Formats: sequence, structure tokens, C-alpha cells
Amino acid sequence: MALVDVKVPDIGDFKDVAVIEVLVKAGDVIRAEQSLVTVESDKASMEIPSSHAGTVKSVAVKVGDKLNEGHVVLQLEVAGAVAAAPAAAPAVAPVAAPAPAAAAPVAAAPVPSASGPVQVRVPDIGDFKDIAVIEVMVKVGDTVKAEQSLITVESDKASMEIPSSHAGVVASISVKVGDRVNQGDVLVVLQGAAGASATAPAAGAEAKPAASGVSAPQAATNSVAATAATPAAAPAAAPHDPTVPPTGKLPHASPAVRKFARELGVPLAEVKGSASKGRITLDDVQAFTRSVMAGTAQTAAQAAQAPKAATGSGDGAALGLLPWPKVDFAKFGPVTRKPMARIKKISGANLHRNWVMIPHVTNHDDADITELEAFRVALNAENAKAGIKLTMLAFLIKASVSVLKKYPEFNASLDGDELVYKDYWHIGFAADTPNGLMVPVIKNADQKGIFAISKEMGELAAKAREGKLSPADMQGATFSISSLGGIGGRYFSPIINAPEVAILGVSKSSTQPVWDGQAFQPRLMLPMSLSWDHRVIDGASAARFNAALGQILADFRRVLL
Ligand code: CAO
Repeated sequence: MALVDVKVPDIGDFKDVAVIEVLVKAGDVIRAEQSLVTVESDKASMEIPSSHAGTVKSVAVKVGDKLNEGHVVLQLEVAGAVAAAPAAAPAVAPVAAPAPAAAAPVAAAPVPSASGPVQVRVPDIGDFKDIAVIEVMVKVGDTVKAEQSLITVESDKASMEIPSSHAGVVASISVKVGDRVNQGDVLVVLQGAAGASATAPAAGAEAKPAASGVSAPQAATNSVAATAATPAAAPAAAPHDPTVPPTGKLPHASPAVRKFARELGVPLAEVKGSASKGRITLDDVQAFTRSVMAGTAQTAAQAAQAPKAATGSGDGAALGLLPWPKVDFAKFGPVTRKPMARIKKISGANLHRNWVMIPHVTNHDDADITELEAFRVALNAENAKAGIKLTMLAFLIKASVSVLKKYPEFNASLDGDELVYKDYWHIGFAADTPNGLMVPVIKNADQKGIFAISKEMGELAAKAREGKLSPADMQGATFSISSLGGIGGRYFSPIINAPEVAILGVSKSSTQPVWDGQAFQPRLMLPMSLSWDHRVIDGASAARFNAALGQILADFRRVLL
């Protein structure tokens, strides 16, 4: 075993480059050439590879440190005796080391007359081959200066910007995002070119390959850092890379992070960067992936697919399903086609997402409401003259709040890896309207009496039927109730109204023979169906919830406890 100091190799004229990411830790077993840290200058980001294979003994740098050639990055325990690697020439090729603008070679191909159209080509980029275009920073008609960045390319080690050899007006662009380019490929044609940049010497001049003679692209960069979001106008090219947004704007992330995102198919533009200046780290990509897998976040592509799938116009491919059957119904008999109501389309898309993304379980139970119904009928008789009608649903809302306080996870929401417990009790209720299902919300139901809830429910239900509910009337619910009691049926499976985690469905009560230990008694029984999100709630809690609700409905005095 020998200890080796792994140092920063020749990185051209770059000085004091900041460490923006440390990719290994003590104890890691690494390969030769494995990336150790990502550094970033104002021109490019690049990864510093290891000169040897071995086990990391200690890491000598941290995020924010400034590095120069020869700086020790880490100590490595290496099997056998190791020949000392010269500081400026590590045994392996350094990662992309962009040379300064002054050292930029112009296109290897001959440059036509300075006054006529000029083809701007990819300059000498060392041994880099077939590197992907990840951003096109100009569009036809743009006036560009000599050395202005035209495109950003990215290998698995570095991203870099390719500058223009001439000033002029962009007449045509020969590349688009996703293309692979090599030295000599034409990038753009410039009209009215004002001659090659004085700072761009002929091919090979001052070309500065790495000491080992490999892997040192000489791409000159003179604009903003490749990893920073570049507000340059993007061409209409369709991106091939799912991690690069269609705007062509580049998310702020190191090449390793972009590569990782590409491998997972993560759209980087949708990932929120947690590092300084919004830079996206490996952890951010992992957290994004986790929340998409957990169903608490959606990519833009998934969101766009959901409404289509909900209306049957999606082909199911996004879910890996068979295509939706296409049937010529008129072949079998007369048909009438009508567009779906707007509210049905919107609620359909939401219901479909909730059904697919939430692992629903429904517990069914019965509540004895014999005394409660008698009480409700008596109260209504007392208040008939005042025109007030107390509804069973109002009692159910009040009783539910009491149980939600006892079992707060039913009044919570999932947010990534966290549960958000709400200290307010806003109860949504499903209202059947001619245009489709709507869910107005009784806010602060815990602070309202049964009369107030009944009155507000009547008003909201009327507004719903007239299509006059405002968005505020339908927002903020922490739990919902769907009552089909006035219509009929025994039990059903209500769909949870995300981001809530549970919903109570009640059906039509009926008089049932209930055994009291000695005899069957005629009791008015209310069928209850509680759907709950199995990521948040388990079956035992759901059974307890229904039992507690049943107890309160059987003896409403318990609501005071
Ligand atoms: N069992 C037996 N009868 C019931 C009952 C129950 N659980 N709940 C209500 N009723 C009876 C009432 O006693 C009343 O009868 P009378 O007219 O003889 O007094 C009648 O049904 C109407 O009840 P109500 O005025 O109290 O109204 P409601 O609370 O049942 O409903 C509202 C209000 C807005 C919820 C309702 O109009 C509605 O839209 N329900 C449908 C909800 C829905 O579509 N859910 C499914 C969603 S999933 O697709």
C-alpha cells in the first residue's frame, strides 16, 4: 500500500477555480480517471479526475475552495508501489481544461474571404469526439461579435462554449440541440463577416494540450459560465435531450449532474437547485426523482398527459398501457356526440390523477343514527317557521371535525417526504350540479354550529348548481365528505381529493335489525365508506376513525368531549 496525493492537473491558464461539488468521500473506492470534484470558473465547469485507482484516505478540499494546478485534492491509498506523478502531468488525462480566449484556435478548415459569407466551424477541441450540443445560443438574424459563444457542448467530463471566429450576422445555423459535433464541423454561416478575431490565432497556434497529450479541449469561452442559465435566444430546434428544456436555456448544473439526470430521464429544468445561485446538485436530482416516484410531484410531461388520459384521448402509453380502444360506435346503432362539459373535463382530470397516484383503500362501516335523526327531525320541526333546515350532512361535518382532531393524520397532506398537519378544519362536500361534480368548502367548521354549517352548505350548494362558485369557495379543504344519502345506494368508494388524504362517503340510511345482546332492534343505520391514502394512513387507524365517528353519531353528546 502506498499513499498518493492526487493533485489538480494542468488546467490551462485557469486560476483559482472554485470547487462547486465534491463527488467522493473518505472510504470511497475509486477508479483511475473517476471524477473527484467539479470546479467552475466564470467560463466553464469541469471535473477533476483521479490520477490513480484506490481508496480515498482523506479529502483535502471542500465546496467553495479555490484550486490551481498542483493543488492536492485528496490522499489516496493505492495498492503496491506507485511512481510519483509529476504535478503538472498526472498519470491520467486531465478533464476538459478550457484554454483562455487568447489561446483559442480558429476552425481547422480554411476560412473563406472575410467580406463574404464565413463558415464558423468547431475549433480544435483536443481529443474530444462526438460531443453533444446542449445549447444553441444564437438564432438566424443575430449579430454576433468575434469570440461570442455560439453553442455549448458537453462531454461526460466537461461542458464548454464554442465561440465564433468572426463577427457578423448569423445567416444560417447548421446544428441543433442533441447533435454531435467534432472538430471542423460547420456551426453557423455568418454574413458581412468582419474578419477573424485578432485574438484567435491560426489552428494549432498556442494549442495547449495536456501534459499527457490527451483530453485537453482548447475551446475558448468568453461568455457566461456554461453551467449558468443563459438567457440567449434559443433556436426552434427540438431538443433530443430530456434534461434540456425546449427553451434551450441551460439549467445550472455540473456535467456530472447533467449526465446523471440524463441517465434517469429527469428534466433538469424542472429541478429546483439548492446550492448557491440555484445550482442543481446530485441530491436535488435524487430528491426530485424520489418525489416523482412517490407521486408527490409530477414532471411537466406527466401533467400534460394526465388531462388527455382522463378524457380518454390519451393513448395510455404514458402509463405503459394498451392504447384506448377506438370503436366506430355508429356501426352498431345510432349515436349522438356531445362535447364534455368544461367542469367534467377538469374534475375528470383531477379524479383520474388522484385515482392513479394515490393508493386508495376504503373501509366500510355502519353508524346507528336512530337518535340523531329523531333529534334532527325534532329540531327541524321546532325551526320550521324560521325556514331553517338542519341537514344530516351538517351533523356529519361537525362529527368528522371532532374525529379529525383525535386522529390528525386524516387532516394532513403529503409534501415530499414530509407530512403537513393542519391546525384548521376546512371540510369540503361533494355537490352534484348539472355541469358536473363540484366540491365547495366549509371553512373553519370547528368554529361553527350545526345551524351555521347547514345554512352555509345550502348557500354553497345553490351557488354550485348555478355555476357561481368562486375558486376561493373550493380551496383549502383538509378533508371531504361525499353524501349520496339523499339519492340511494349502500356503500361506494369515494376518490380522495388530493392533496387531502381521506374522504368520507355516506349512503342512504335505512332501518336494519340490530342485535342488542338480547333481541333484534329496529335501528336507523347509516352506511359509511372511508377512503384513505395508504401512504399516510394504515388500516387500523381507518377502522378506529370509523368506530369513533360511529360512536359520535350514535350519541352526539360525545362531540362535546
Ligand atoms: N340517508 C337517508 N336520507 C338522507 C340522507 C341519508 N344519509 N341524507 C339526506 N337524506 C335525505 C334527507 O332527509 C332529505 O330528505 P327530505 O327531502 O325528505 O327531507 C333528502 O335526502 C335531501 O337531503 P338534504 O337536503 O339534507 O341534502 P343532502 O345533505 O343529502 O345533500 C348535497 C346536499 C349538496 C350534498 C346534495 O345535493 C348533493 O349534491 N349530493 C350528491 C353528492 C355527490 O354527487 N356525491 C358523489 C361524489 S362522487 O361522484
